[in-house]
Amino acid sequence: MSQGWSRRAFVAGLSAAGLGAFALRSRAQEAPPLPVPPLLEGGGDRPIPLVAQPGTTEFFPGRASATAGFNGSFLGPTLRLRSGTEVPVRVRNDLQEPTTVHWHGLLVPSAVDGGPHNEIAPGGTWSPLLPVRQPAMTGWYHAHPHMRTGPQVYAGLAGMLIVADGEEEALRLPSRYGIDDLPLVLQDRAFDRSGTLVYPRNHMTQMHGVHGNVMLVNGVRGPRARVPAGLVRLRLLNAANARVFDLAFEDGRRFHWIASDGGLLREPVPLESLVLAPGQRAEIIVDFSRGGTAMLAHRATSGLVPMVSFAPSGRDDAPRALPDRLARWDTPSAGQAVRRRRMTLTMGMSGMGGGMGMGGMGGMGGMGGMGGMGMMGQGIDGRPFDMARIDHEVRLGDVEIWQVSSQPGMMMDQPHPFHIHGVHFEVLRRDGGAPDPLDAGRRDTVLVDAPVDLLVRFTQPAAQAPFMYHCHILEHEDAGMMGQFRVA
Ligand SMILES: [Cu+2]
Repeated sequence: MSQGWSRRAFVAGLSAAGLGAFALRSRAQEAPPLPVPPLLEGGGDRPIPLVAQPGTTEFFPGRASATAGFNGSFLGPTLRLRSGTEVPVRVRNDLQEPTTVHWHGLLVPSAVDGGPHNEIAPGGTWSPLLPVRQPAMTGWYHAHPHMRTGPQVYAGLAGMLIVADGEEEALRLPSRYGIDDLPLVLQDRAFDRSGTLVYPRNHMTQMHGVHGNVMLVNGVRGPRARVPAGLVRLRLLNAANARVFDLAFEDGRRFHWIASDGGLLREPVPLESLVLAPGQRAEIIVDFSRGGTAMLAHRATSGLVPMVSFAPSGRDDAPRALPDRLARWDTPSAGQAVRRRRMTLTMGMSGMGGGMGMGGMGGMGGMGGMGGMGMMGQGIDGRPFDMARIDHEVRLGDVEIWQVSSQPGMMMDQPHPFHIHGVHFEVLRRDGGAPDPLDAGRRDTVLVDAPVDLLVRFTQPAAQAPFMYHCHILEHEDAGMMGQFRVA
């Protein structure tokens, strides 16, 4: 049992008694209903239409904030793609600045991956054809433009993306979208005293990323979801710029974790809390059959912060039991790895040169306001991201071990969520020992709060445009904690 274990997870069996100590006022009566993003299904010849557009959103009554969204003013529809199909998408950029749309978790070639090289100019359109060939999973899509990912995602340019397949459907898990299969886009946002959304840029946010004092679920504060009194699937997405969510129910109830970033686990894992780093997803099954309102909360150091409540009603006509086994897949053996690569996530504090550039403190001002941000020397292996530099060349089809750590020293206490485009990987080792239980499954994002060894299989080509690997604290990414690799 590593140190990371006790810090990161309370698995079933460990006491959740501490949760009861935080008496939470039920906000059920005043809570707005949980908005469920519209579902856009891929299929056929008609492209899925997405428009990245500016808008205004009232997070607090009467207080309009400048935001952005896909096909709306904040966030976007849920896309559902079927494995085994080719899905045309048409993205139009109605913003005043360039953007891209990255399909986070989708295993597609770099030419359609939506990284910084797939830029869409203001007024322009991008029409990728997405070959969907992977197991069912919960992913997401979000803006990923060069040095502007933080402010654009913060403004609202993100949505959920679901891959469906027959194997998952055969398990008869709760899957009625918006009824017993709920998308939950988790974010925190900062507001000024008037209730207007702000994107704070200062020394602290450059160091630690932008954290907010208000929790949003599907774009609203403290919503309440009506759910059937039975088993309900929650698709949890950490779409925050920097916050690591530590999620648990207020009453300490146990739930079952069934899927990580890359799809279903091999079997359901009983948990009482779950840590979700920026970029990561988890699917859980919660039993609401005993009725009564339940509250999902973030466990902050100061106590429980309510996120979303659930009001069960009616009689359950959904499946009652969870299958014992979920998914099978072949893990390559570590012996198949043909190469080891070491990567160190570096901050500017210890002898990087370049020192501590104090950038502008500009607010969001619509979607602008980042100009003149000084580099803090954030990078990988001591170098900041360079769009014109390929950091690694990988052979298509190879299996490799990537050893990722962060620079020891003053900033070691800052965990970095490390994301690799175009692959799923498994965590082989953490902190020199066995992986954390929460590392289980096929992943595309892993929290590096200790050195990790990742077993990576490269199945997608990136011959022209490279794939990215980067910290998913978006302000770290924008400041240069990102690299590129080609796969050919
Ligand atoms: Cu980072």
